[in-house]
Amino acid sequence: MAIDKKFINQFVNISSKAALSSFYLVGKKNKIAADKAAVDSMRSELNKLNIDGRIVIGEGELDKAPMLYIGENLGTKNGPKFDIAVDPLEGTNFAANNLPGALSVIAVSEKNNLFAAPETYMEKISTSVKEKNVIDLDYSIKKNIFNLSEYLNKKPENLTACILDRPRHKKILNELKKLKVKLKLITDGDVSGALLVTEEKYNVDIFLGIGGGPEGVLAAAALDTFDCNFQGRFLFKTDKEKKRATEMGIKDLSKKYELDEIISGDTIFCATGITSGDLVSGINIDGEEFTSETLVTHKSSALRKVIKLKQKII
Ligand code: VTB
Repeated sequence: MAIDKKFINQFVNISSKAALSSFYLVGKKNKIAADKAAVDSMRSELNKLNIDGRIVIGEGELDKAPMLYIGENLGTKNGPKFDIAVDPLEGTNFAANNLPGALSVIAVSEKNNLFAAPETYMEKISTSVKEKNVIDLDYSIKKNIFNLSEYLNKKPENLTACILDRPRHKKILNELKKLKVKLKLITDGDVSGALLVTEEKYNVDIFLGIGGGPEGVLAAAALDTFDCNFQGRFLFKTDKEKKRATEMGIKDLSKKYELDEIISGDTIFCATGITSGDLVSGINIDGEEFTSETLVTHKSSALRKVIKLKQKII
């Protein structure tokens, strides 16, 4: 069954309103407040929808943010059963410091089609290459780069890799430098980092490295509609994290997940800009109106576009 097209605008509206709520706190050096504003807006707007929704990915414990609780039921219950993944403010530092790239993100699937990811780190790899055995999380950096170079018919020095700028990536970064691959280092926001492989205009050929697990699932929802590839493997540091994952139903803690194991069936994905970034422009307020830009995908109707919306502030 497909998700009815009528929901597209409703979810665009939800991420747009959450983005607006957070926008008022941009540059206020308060990550928690900016996040809370987006969370509160999303929760109250989702509750108005005629859906029987369930949060499968909420705000992560990873950054100790206020949550839309995992398992929380939302909506009037008078409608289809949806699984919902949210990151009401992706890039809390961006919003707090008035930097580019803060987004408000929501992904929706039919019930039981969206992976309930634990709030741990995830090793990720994503490219536009759909074929199996070209790019793989289990291959060395060198093998992946050589394969990608051959597949795209681009020399390694003409390939660009996007990766979070973190000390934990020192080894990968050294490998990439040795191979003369161009780097696009991001300080935060790896949902949008992963999505830079979706279109040539972003000039990113591969996204890799370790970031948040929930962010990986959110990116996968959009990558699926763009017909790109994604693989992820959760990383657990503490026994507490492992226990939590087991309770959430993960049997093999070191499993490598393919895209279709993370997301299946129909989906709607919306990412609205709070501050302007690579994917979309940020919120713009003009008197009593605001303009938002949302990257939206709907799998069954092959919709992938940026929707610009001007509406009254209420
Ligand atoms: C990423 C990124 C987020 O956390 O998931 C990252 O997408 C991973 O965690 O925007 P570390 O900061 O601990 O490396 C964020 O940067 C913040 O939630």
